[in-house]
Amino acid sequence: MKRLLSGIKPSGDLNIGGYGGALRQYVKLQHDYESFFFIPDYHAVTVYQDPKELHERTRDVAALYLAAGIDPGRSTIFLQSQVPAHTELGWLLETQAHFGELKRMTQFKEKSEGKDVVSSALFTYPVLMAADVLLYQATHVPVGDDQKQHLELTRDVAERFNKRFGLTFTLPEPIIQDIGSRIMGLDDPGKKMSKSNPNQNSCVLLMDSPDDIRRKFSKAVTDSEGQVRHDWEQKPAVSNLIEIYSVFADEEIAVIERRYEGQGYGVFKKELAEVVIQKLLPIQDKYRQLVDSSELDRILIDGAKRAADVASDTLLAAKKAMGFVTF
Ligand code: AQP
Repeated sequence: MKRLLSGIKPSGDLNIGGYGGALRQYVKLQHDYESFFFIPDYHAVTVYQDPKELHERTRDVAALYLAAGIDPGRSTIFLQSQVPAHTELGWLLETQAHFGELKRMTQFKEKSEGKDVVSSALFTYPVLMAADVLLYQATHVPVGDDQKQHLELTRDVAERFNKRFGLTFTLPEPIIQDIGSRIMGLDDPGKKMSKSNPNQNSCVLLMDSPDDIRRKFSKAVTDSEGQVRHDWEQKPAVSNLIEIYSVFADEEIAVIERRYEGQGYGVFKKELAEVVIQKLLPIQDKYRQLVDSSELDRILIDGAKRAADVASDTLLAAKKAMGFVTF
């Protein structure tokens, strides 16, 4: 049986990067895998989150999962903090992860750079991510480009555990899509579009109004060549916009290049904004219906129960394998 786990942190308002790199894929993959889509709220607090905002954003992400098309009848949707096995296995796996390998994680280096103080949770969070995945014996994990290294760590820790204590965990494979696996900021194609970027113009939010979307794309950086051509080396900003178009219109890059040949960036950016707006409007409508509904609560409560059933079996197996007294 192929089983999948993935999630999006409620660390900021969801943007089209998370949609292209994760959510859109979840909606497709749920038909081919037994899927667990969680909201890693414990990961979000590795950097400070305002409590009220964390609360609201956690519901937002859950509502957006559903609004984008994740079917709770088919997939399990739950909050990480509602399934205590995650932190418990996280601790057990910390005994197997090496300080040196955590120090090599590029995301930690990036997120701690220039900061006087960083939480120790930011340092160890890749181990909690390993626990998230291994608890469900996931065979596959859809990840954006930047999470590849964390999944490799997950495999290393699982392999080490299995060798030392006997076969307990399935080694997961990454699923990385070609287009949309790394959507870059609209203001700087050298930086990933990120929830935590304070520059409002760097990203289009899933809940942005049509006018804001139009304005943000019209301001997006391009280059002086004036040709809608996909070439990451020479034309990263335009290539990024073409990829966003491709993700939202579900069209091949070559088709988009042909359509805008000789038309310059003005027309292309205008139409790109409309393509994104058309995709987001129905998602925004559904989100509004769901976000404060008791239906959302019911789905999350039910999801946590279903998740805990699977997770507790793996946790028990891991504890027994390590020699803990269990009853
Ligand atoms: N810009 C992006 N392009 C493609 N994929 C992306 N993902 C996030 N941003 C992009 C993918 O979405 C999944 C969930 O990510 P996450 O929210 O859990 O973590 P993140 O990658 O750290 O997201 P952010 O937006 O950069 O959050 P902050 O700023 O809070 O750290 C992952 O598979 C991710 O690759």
